[in-house]
Amino acid sequence: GNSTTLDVNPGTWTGIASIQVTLENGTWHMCSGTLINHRWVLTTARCFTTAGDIQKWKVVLGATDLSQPGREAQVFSIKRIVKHRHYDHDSERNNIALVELQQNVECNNYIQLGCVPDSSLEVSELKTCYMAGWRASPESAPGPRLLLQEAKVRLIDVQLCNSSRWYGGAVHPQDLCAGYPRGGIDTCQGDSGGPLVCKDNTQDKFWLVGLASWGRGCARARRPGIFTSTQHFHSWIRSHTRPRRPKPK
Ligand code: 4AZ
Repeated sequence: GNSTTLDVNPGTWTGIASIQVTLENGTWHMCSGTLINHRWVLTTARCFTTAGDIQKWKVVLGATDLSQPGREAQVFSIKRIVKHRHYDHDSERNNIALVELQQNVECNNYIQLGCVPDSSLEVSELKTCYMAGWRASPESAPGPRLLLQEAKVRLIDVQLCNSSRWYGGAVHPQDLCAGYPRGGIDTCQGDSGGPLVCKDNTQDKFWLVGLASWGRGCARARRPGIFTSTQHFHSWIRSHTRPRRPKPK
């Protein structure tokens, strides 16, 4: 990797998904997502701004190196994409979407489920956070990285993040800011939808707290990465992924 992010060892980011589309000129990684149950991947709505029919999209689970996915990697077709009804492309408000897979996913050493916190978790108190994606800072780096990258980041208070010399009010209450005040480590193009995970220092368990959403440039000072807060959308996620009851006779 480069100086600011680390190559990921296989089996450490077990929920991460590469969401890919096939065009005339090949198959491309478009954004990331996280497997949250046996049928559903959580990502950002912005991932699907490039139109194209659903058969052209697929989800790769269990991979770290997209240039050599290996036997751990499994490819799934998509049955349905549920974008948030109030997603706003200009402000990136409600930048969240669910992807229903055609088949059930079986967990193994390389593929496991991420957990979305409900309102009872104090997300702002989680001190140890990491993000991951197939492309990371610096802004000038050419082309997407095919090797999954990870970086340790800190949650930044949204009020500070929204102050006049930072984002000046553009950050939504449903967003999280993560990175460093001086920049240097950040999400960048291609990381959209990817996981921000955090844990309490007293526990080993990581929570899926954010989805890489937007930012001004990459790794700039006072312009940290903005993530959709999954906690805020917990009941939206539940209502759309709950198995439908059979119709009463
Ligand atoms: C992107 O296009 C993207 N540094 C994601 C995050 C950021 C910039 C771009 C924020 O996926």
